[in-house]
Amino acid sequence: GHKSGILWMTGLSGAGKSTLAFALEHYLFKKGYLVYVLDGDNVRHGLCSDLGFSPEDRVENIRRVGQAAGLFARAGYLVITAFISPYRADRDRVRALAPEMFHEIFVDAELGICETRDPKGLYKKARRGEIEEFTGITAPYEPPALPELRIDTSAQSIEDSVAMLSDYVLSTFSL
Ligand code: GGZ
Repeated sequence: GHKSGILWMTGLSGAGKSTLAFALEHYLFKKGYLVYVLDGDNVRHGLCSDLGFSPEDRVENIRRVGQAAGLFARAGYLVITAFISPYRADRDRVRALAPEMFHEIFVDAELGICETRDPKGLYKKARRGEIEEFTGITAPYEPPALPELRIDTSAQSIEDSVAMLSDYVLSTFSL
């Protein structure tokens, strides 16, 4: 068995949050974990489909995701969330809901690297002014001061990052 909880990934667009979240989910699922990923693709189209990327909407997005993650965790799941969650105060508010369950993972990569990856061409659009308030370009990102774990995806492979995460989970969530 395993403890339930929230692995809260935060970082820039293109830092690798969703990639790592789904790779970790796959690994843990094979080990028999009750694990579920919340990310923009399953939340911003439904639960948060009324929200955009203004500061107020991001605050509300993270509030709802935090509540949803808390429900999953209380149901026994290890929840992995993959949202930019750019504001420190918003992440701290989620932490305060369930401090013993909340694990903040800083998925760190230099902006220049994220911009080079640009999997969806969004940085290019942001630079051209076609997307407003884009995190890292025209909207802020506040890095965590004391994350439980920092993963440097500019310096290491996806495999090494997943290994760090799985080591962390096995040592932290085992009963
Ligand atoms: C940042 C944006 C924006 C703006 C659309 N700023 O790399 P992606 O595409 O797949 O992930 C990004 C995603 C961010 O949504 P979150 O819910 O994680 O944001 S937050 O936590 O700040 O509420 C990006 C895309 O949406 N996207 N417009 N202006 N990212």
